[in-house]
Amino acid sequence: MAPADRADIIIDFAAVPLGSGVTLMNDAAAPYPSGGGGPAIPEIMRFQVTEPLSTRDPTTPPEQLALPPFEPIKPDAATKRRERVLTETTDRHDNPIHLQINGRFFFEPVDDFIRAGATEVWEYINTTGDAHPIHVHLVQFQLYDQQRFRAEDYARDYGRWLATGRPPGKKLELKRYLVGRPMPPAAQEQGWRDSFIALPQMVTRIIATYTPAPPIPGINGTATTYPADYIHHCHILEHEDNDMMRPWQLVR
Ligand SMILES: [Cu+2]
Repeated sequence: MAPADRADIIIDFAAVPLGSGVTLMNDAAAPYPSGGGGPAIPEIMRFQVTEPLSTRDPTTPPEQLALPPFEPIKPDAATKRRERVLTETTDRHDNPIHLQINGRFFFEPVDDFIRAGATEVWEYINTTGDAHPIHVHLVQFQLYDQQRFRAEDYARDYGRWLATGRPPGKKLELKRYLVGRPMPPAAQEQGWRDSFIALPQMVTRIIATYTPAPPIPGINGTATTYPADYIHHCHILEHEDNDMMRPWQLVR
């Protein structure tokens, strides 16, 4: 799990003797998944088992859960594709200076205009060595697929393209860098999401319908006014603040 991920889990303490403790441990490499960098924070949460069960346990065993049906969103000919290139810039000592989406800083003008009601596939092209938990505001989305690509070649060519002023005729063709076939999302990544983990050296595609937010009495009592501003960003604090976060606009 990454920052902004949530999971509903059921813990069965029935076999734990009264008076003993259980510690929830983190054994993920940091930075995830390759390790070798950040601090290890192994201890997450401590449970003291001190009380006998006072009532009947109403929990449903996972294998007996009746989950709601899941309908994958299907792209069609009208579905627009947008590329989101994740890059990291380092200093001469290889320390990260900033991270970006499409080579832009957060305060640069918005350049993504999404039509209200449109279904789009966003392709996160992760050229960095880190896994980024990406959060998109407004919508719930689904993981569409994941595909390996030649990340080092792409990062080098993309850097050159940026350095020469983004000539439209020389924009990188992602398909020339893709490796192998797209893979369907893993079982735990299926379903409706508002964040997902963009793994390193991987293109991760998400699909969503950009429906305006319904009015909620007491919170946003009026219908959406256009253009409406939202963002998408990495949820690792040091990344979103430096500058892996970009605005996008919902338009009529
Ligand atoms: Cu990140």
